[in-house]
Amino acid sequence: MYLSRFLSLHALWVTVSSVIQHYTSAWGHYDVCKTQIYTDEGKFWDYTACQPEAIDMMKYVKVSLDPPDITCGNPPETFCGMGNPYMCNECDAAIDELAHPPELMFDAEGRYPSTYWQSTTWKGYPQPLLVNITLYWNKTIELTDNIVITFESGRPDLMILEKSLDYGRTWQPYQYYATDCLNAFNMEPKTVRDLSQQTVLEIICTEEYSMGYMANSKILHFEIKDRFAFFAGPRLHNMASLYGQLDTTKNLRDFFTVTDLRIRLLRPATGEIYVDPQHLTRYFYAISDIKVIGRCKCNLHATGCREENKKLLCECEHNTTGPDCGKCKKNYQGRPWSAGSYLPIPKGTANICMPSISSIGTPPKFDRIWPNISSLGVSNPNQECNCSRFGSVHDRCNERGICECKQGATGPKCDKCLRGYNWHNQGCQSNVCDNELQICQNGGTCHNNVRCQCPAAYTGVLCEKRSCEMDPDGCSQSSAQGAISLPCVILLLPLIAPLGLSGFLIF
Ligand SMILES: [Ca+2]
Repeated sequence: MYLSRFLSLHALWVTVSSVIQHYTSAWGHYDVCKTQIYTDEGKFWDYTACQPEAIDMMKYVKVSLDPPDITCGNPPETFCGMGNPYMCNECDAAIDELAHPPELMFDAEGRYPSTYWQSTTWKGYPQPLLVNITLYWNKTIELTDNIVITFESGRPDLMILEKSLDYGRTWQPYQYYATDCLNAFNMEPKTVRDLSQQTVLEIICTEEYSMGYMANSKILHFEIKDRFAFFAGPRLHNMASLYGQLDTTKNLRDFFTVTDLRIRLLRPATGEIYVDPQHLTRYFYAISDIKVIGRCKCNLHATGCREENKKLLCECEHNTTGPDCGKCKKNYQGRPWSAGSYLPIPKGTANICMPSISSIGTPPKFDRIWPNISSLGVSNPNQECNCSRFGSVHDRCNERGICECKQGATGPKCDKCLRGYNWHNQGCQSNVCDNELQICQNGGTCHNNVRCQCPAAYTGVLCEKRSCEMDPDGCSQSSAQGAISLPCVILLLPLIAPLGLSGFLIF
């Protein structure tokens, strides 16, 4: 009896194992950078593309608020409930129980009542109550799940989520949030479900998370997974398809990559009523939690990321180095650095840095087992190969005549281009724009896949920026195009006028 039970358990385990194996290989988790292979010729390393696992990035976040003195409690002040203006409480930075410092946006939640950061109240009305919350990591990270912001107050009437890819030097909008997108930002309201594979990079304005004040609607999303689903299917079961697209489309990859995020709070929740100047203590921002899940960007050359001197660094493999494994180590400059590739699924291609010609005779000691040259796909330097001069890394091929392609090139001879690339004089170049994935925005048109021709009011590679942002004065002096930077009061005229309450705006 024991034997039969053991056998059935064993059969179950074999089945589960094979399912797990199948599941893992179909996904391509890229959780190993190299494996030791034993053959008759000896042992050598088999290198594969690899990436760190996704983690809670809020453990490593740094935050700055602008204006810096916008947190409530210094001096102490009274704030009141949106539903009942006579139900009031005190914010006092000097008393722990009554203080609401920024770190309460990142502490462990699940307790009741929630802990939260809170701004001063809108006592400066009708001047807009503007707050920028900048989250930064000093490290490039790839987002893998929705950004979720939980408001303890009502969700703001107007907000922009922005991202930076260059440590806060330049910013691009990620998503606009408004109770009325057309009036506030001159944009048609959309939800992420209105997008498609072809328009996934479009920056939208959504009204989904700003529908007036409701006690139980505290959460606001930036939808990463819904965007992944356009490639990987609704349950993200086909990650291979997503990885393939990420590999061949730089703009798509960059879309999910950030160094910083900025939450621009432009107008607090006011409920379905007008701003009541007699009870300005009801209007403020309060955030109890922000979730950002992602992984260190290591260019598919590392499975680990560690904090050193309060900075995240990839633990680089494949003879690469740098915070993002973005260059070859000294003595490994035998060919130009290249990011690893997700392709072919599920193991990808490591694109390891090769030893410099001058150092081949003296490999560094830490690499105890020297890679067998055949494992690198470059087996026969003397074979006559016909590799494309522009598409291949060199004129050598493996025993099957397959050449090693530069980024963007494909085919046995590297004379074709992957999706998202086009052949130009010097080989495959990444499309700046096309009609599938890198869509010119704001009415721009794509010319020969190399540039977007933008309307006068817009600029940027995909016409994604307003031209006035390049002016020394910014957009503060511009007209309707600069709606985002205009004083909110003017912005809100169309919102409030229908309520017959525009008299409040005469000041
Ligand atoms: Ca909290």
